[in-house]
Amino acid sequence: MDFSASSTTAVYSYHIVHPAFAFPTPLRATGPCLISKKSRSNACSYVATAARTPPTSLSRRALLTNTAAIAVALALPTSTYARKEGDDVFSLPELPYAYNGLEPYISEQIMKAHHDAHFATYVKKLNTALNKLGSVASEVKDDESLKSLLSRLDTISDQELRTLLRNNGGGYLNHKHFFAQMKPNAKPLQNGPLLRDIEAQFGSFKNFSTKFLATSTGLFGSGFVWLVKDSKDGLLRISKYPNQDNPAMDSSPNTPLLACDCWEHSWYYQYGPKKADYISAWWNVIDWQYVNNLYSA
Ligand code: MN3
Repeated sequence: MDFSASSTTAVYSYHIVHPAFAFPTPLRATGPCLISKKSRSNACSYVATAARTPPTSLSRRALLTNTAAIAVALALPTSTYARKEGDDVFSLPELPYAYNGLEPYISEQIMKAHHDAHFATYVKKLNTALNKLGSVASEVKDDESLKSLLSRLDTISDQELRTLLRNNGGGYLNHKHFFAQMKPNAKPLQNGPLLRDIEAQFGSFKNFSTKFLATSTGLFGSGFVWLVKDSKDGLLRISKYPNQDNPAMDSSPNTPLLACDCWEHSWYYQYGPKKADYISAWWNVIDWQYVNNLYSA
């Protein structure tokens, strides 16, 4: 899938290692979106080679079969290999509106790359990580049990696996929320308990949005800025989360309400280095009714 043609590419490719010891890694970003500051168009293009197509099912199956056979031969606990490809728990949620539905604020080009390549990659890698976890992951059946696992990542001794789960479990939850909380023709927040408490805590909605913008533009590197409801005192908090960390990983998990994706893949195609312009534009596509309902739940 080639979304555009310009000087900047982020290439995704499959890496299959020796089947005797490896599980298939379905999709690997060889690097983040590589931004060329010399790009005349301020555009960033992606080449996602076979981004939605797993390695041939035959080769994946063969790898799994080989791995299972080796496990038996070595008399390893079969629970370690309890999950198979067909057991994948998570799938890529459909975008609940058209790719161009958020224009002019977020372009169709960004939405296609962000949803179909980036989000899809997190989902694939999350399933891969859970398959590797075996029996420990058997309890992960839905978003809530995933959040529970992410709240106690320190109990997973395998550091590489822990990092995979952190990045891709968080990436899955962050992006599921991110795309669901937006909609075409969104209206400002005009009433309800969220507006009431924003005004009580921040003085005005304008003050709140100014603080959210400042926090987002002040986030160094890649990550998310979340509005959460603090689990300890019930207050609203605007907090930075590095990389793909998610409120489920908070020491006392906070309730996620609103997520701003501050990775460059969210805006660079359209806004170049003008991150503040992206965040100001994004403000126009927030489904505040959705956010308010989360807050009221
Ligand atoms: Mn993203």
